[in-house]
Amino acid sequence: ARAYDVIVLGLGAMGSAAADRLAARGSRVLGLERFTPAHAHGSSHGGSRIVRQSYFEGAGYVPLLLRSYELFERLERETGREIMLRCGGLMLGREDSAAVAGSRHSAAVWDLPHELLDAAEIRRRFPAFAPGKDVVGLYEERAGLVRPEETVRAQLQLAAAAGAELRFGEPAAGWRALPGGGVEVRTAEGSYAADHLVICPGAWAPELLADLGLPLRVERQLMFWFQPAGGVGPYLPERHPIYIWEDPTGSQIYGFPAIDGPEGGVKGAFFRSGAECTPDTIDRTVYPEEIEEFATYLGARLPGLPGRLVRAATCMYTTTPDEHFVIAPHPRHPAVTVACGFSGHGFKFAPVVGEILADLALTGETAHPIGMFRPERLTGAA
Ligand code: PYC
Repeated sequence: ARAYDVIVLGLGAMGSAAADRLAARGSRVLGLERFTPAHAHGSSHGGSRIVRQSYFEGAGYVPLLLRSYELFERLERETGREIMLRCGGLMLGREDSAAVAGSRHSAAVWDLPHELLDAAEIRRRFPAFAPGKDVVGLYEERAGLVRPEETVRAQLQLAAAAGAELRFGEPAAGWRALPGGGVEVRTAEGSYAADHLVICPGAWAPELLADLGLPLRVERQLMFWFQPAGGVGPYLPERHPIYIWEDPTGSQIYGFPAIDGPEGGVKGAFFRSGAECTPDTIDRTVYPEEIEEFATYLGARLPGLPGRLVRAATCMYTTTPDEHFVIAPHPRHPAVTVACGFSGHGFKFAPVVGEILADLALTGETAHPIGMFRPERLTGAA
């Protein structure tokens, strides 16, 4: 028998979740990660990620979100870590914007609690925002944020406690499906065999899943933390929600309440504006003109916010043309399962993606609705 039932390649958000769920089901798991636990070189850092349920990207995501919320709560219970903060969320834009109309649609289809606020009501309840009179907001009490690094650490902790062997600082040089069944992964340290391989490559997908021919675009994204001149008081989570704000051109920004103490600043960013890059070529410098551009845009919408810049950071999105994920058995290798192309909105699904990957690796199928994540929709293959 092989030493491992399942190898999980990549221990970021999705891979750590898969390692956790597989180990919990009694699999002998080997996890391989090129960097350290909860590192800042990929797509799962920066202290906060939005969670929300009235999902404008599609009503088909809602059942996955409901399960993900349950699993985030389980992670908190089982590790004692603080992961989730339900501070509420506002989707802002014109009534016909994707952010507002799409969220309303999902809320209606799934009967999710929400409120529709006009501009005057937004200003009254959330005075940090200065919407023009044609802006409306869908407010969702259940929305909020999760802490990505804590999530990854919690998932790794549970995986290790359930017996997974987790190896860090060990990039995969390649993998192959073995002719007689099973898989092999090569690293600089050696080669490992298992019955099954789960590949969660993040921005390394074009390299590790080149054989799939997916039209993926890896993008450099920026995150900013500003210290408001008047202090963080009005931005504390008791009175300030997470938000996504769409302008009439379709461009979106997003932001969070102040969760990092009095001097930690308030985080915000453009959603999906990044230049194409690779993990090797990404420029990690954030330039003054990029800070200025975001501060000006933000100041027109949350006028008290862009005071002093506390910090700026880069991260990567791996985006598919339709911005839906890829989660599926490998089309040509039944012993391989793949998860990639999370397109900047995947983190909130990490725990349920782990559950799906464990289902697929162990049984070849899942009861979760993942039809819209088939890779064939992007490659045209049958
Ligand atoms: O998925 O809510 C989201 C999100 C906002 C900004 C980046 N992702």
